[in-house]
This record gives sequence, C-alpha cells and structure tokens, in this order.
Amino acid sequence: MKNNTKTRFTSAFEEDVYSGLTSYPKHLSSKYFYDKKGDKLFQDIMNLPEYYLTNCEYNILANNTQEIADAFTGANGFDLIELGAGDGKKTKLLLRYLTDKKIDFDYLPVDISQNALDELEGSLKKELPSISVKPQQGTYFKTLERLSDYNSRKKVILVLGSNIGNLLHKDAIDFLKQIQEAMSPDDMLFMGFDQKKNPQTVLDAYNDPTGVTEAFNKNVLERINSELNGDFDLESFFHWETYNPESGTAKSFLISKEKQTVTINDLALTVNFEAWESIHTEISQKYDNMIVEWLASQADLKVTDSFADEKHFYKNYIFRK
Ligand code: AVI
Repeated sequence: MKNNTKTRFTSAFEEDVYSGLTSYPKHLSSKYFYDKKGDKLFQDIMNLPEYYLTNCEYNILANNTQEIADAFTGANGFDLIELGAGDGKKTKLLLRYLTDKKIDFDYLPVDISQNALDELEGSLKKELPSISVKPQQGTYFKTLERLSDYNSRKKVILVLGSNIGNLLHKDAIDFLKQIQEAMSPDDMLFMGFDQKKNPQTVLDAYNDPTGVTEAFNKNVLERINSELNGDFDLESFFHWETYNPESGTAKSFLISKEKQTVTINDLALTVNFEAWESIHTEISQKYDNMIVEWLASQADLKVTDSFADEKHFYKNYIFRK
C-alpha cells in the first residue's frame, strides 16, 4: 500500500476515513451514513415492512400515552428535551396528548442539523400550533451541558429509535453518564431499546430485498467519493449483515467483490482491497433487561419503569438518578 501519510486533516470525517481505511480490519463509522441523501434513505428504511423498530415504538407510545405523559408531568410543568428528534412522528403522539390536556411544558428538540429542526418546527406550527417549541441546534452533549442549568423545572430527556444501539457498550455508558450528569434528582430519561428476538427477524430488518439498507450502508462510500475526491466503485462492494444472538450485536459490513485499489485524492491515500475483504460500518445492538440494567448501573442511573409492544420486540425504559 502506498500511503503518503497526511498528518493535517481538515475535518473529523477526513481523519476518521483515513484511520478506518488504513486499519486492519477496515472500518468506517455509521455516523457518516447521514447527509441529505442518507437522511432520506433512513426515512425510507423506517417505512420498510421488515424494519419493525419504528412501528413497535410508535405502538408503545400510542398504547401507553396517558401513563407515559403522567410520568413526565411535574408540579411546575416540565421541559421535554428530545435528543435526535427526526421528523417527530412518534413524539407528536405525546405532544398532542400533553397539549389536549393543557399540561404546561416546553418542547426542546435537539439536533445537529438546523435544516431538520426547521422542518420539525414548521410541521409542529401547522399540526400543533399552541406548543412552545424551542429548537436547540448542536451536539447532544454540548446542548445537554447548556440545558443542565437552563431552568429549575423538571427535565424529561427523550431518546427514541434505539439510537443508543449504534454505540458500543463502552460508548453507550459514556452517553448515559453524560445524560445522568445533566440530570437533577427529579429529572427523568425515557429511552428506546430494541430487544433481542428471533435472529432471523433482526437479520431481515437490516437486509431488505429492495436494497434500501444496502444503499444506506454504501452512502458512506458515496460521501468519500464526493467529499474527499475518492473513486470507490459502488458496484464492486455489497452489503453484508450478521447477528450474534449471544451478544445481541447486529453488524453491517461492505464486502469487496474483487481485489482492487481505491484512491482518495484529498487524503493522498491509496487503499488496497483483497477479494472478499470487509469494511465494518455499523453496529445495531439488541438488548434485554439484564443488559439495560447493567448499562444503567454503570452510568449511576436506575431503571424505574418500562413499556413493551405486544410482541416484546422493543422496549422504552424510564431511568432516574
Ligand atoms: C438509527 N439507528 C438506530 C438505525 C439502526 O437500526 O441501527 C440505523 C439503521 N441502520 C440500518 N438500518 C437502520
């Protein structure tokens, strides 16, 4: 391999792509799936019949709205802070109930993308015009830090979609710890965790026959091509999914169909692939109560309640300090 080591990177993307593709085995982070095209592909994934996560969580929120909303409500109202709000389809179930009951709360969706926040705010203005929406643009952690002394009323932190599943346990504990540190004794965290289930059901959710998941996975290569001046031939890689029922870890890979060389001009990098060599791109962790309680204890949080869908495919847990 001919690598003219480039020591100065102009972005985290450059640095991560460089280190991931010069490692053995090769890897790239799933956080780079998401740009305008990746966001749209993820929306399409959420509408796939095989991708049960979205419907399960929607059903949990629809079937337990009152109980969940009652747990949220504080004596002086509360701030509902949602990390990674997306299109808010599931959250709107709760927002509508809270509004109908005239409960005093502010909704603070947090997202890195101002565009996503603008779209969400626009749709809320139309559908639920009386809600007080205070969008927070920024990373989760910076925003949580800022909001931890934002005001003295109860904070409810919402993380839906089993987004925590894209983190290794070590990073998931760090994530929970940072949330815990931003919480006061009355505050609560409401978080979704996809559950262990028939391994085939998991594999099918990440391996749809229409190829949307494959296109989503390959979007990281497209971004390298367009943003770092690379020449990945997308057709010479295919998507591969594995699931380990013991650990509960689903893993996505891109596999090179042949021996080939890829050049990434902006990194002055040439990457050689053997036939069948892999790039690991994502983990989607599946949980059970034991793992969730262990993660919580590692982050000094307690699980105080949980809600499941009928098939027990998915659970939302309430955590307190
Ligand atoms: C965002 N995240 C929780 C999704 C998941 O299930 O891991 C991303 C995804 N990857 C492939 N399909 C969906």
